[in-house]
Amino acid sequence: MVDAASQNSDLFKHPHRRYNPLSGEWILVSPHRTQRPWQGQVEKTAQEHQPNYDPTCYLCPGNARAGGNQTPKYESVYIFDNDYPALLPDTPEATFEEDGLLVARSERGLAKVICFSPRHDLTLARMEPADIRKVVDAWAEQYQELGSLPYIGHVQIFENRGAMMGASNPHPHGQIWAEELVPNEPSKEQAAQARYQTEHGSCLLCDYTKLEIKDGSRIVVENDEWLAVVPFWAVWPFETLVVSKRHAGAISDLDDAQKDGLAALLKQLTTRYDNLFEVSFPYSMGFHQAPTDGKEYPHHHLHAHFFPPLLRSATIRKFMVGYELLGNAQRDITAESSAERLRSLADEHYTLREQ
Ligand code: H2U
Ligand code: ZN
Repeated sequence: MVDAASQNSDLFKHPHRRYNPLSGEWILVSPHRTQRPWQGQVEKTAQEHQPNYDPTCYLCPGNARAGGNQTPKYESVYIFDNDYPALLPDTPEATFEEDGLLVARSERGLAKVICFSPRHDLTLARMEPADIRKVVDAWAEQYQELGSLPYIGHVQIFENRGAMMGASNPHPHGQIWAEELVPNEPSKEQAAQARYQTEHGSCLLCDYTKLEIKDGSRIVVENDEWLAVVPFWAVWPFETLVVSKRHAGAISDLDDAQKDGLAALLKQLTTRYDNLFEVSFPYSMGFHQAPTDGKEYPHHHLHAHFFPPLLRSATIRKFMVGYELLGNAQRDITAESSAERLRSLADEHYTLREQ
């Protein structure tokens, strides 16, 4: 008789599907393909050494921005209204529908930019946890402030890091887009979490967190309050899910220990990312928090997703093309191998070791 464990380890060596209970989608895993040769695009290594002040940077203190506004001489976190916002608060309300095929509706909202530090050369990995904590506090305040506006139903906090992920500037910064309705990804997760709560009588991510802690094979870093794993259903090679160990719906619901824990874990995780290929690791990251449309979301569990594009080196990235665009997401290296690689890296940033 074959026991469950050896059955599973055999399953994971061959092409298989994995289910994402948060999105309700499947991914294809092809672990046997990791040795295939590569003759495609080679990315240039991102410029590593930045000055601590760049006179041409629109986010550095005291500099002029592209829209004619001035960035003040700020000393900590600085938040301003995006000069080129994708959403506007005074958008007139309107709907359009034709035969159920052409459907549109107006969307009100607003967009902000958040500078994590006045220092041009820093990143989350290179900032002190006490300074990252100030960013966490600013995220919490923004979620509360924007979420309490009567027309705002969802607040999306995110960071694009590195030119490869479309960041317009190396200065450490993120964005906040607040709008009337819940966007696609959090909407899918919301429905899945509500369904799980109804079916199991418990929280999906509380249960998942316990399972990952018990298993251990997908853990990258953890502290008393937070856990970072390469989720079982990860799509990007080194994708991680950052999840609070104690149930909370939003960053503003966290107590001091949880906020400090989040700041510490963000530094630990981004440091390991940088250490993986000894490069300032590009990614898009963002938080999924409870919607702010006035309804109750007791089943919603605060978490962040990190989606980094790099695959095999600082220059070789994963493309989401072909089968991924037409079929579903696919990966070669297993989530467990990725987690093991990230877990085995030093806690200390690689540039510090060179000194
Ligand atoms: P990204 O690096 O993620 O693109 O974020 C930078 C944002 O900053 C981007 O949305 C805004 C862009 O619209 N921006 C300003 O608001 N003012 C400027 O002077 C340049 C860029
Ligand atoms: Zn700058």
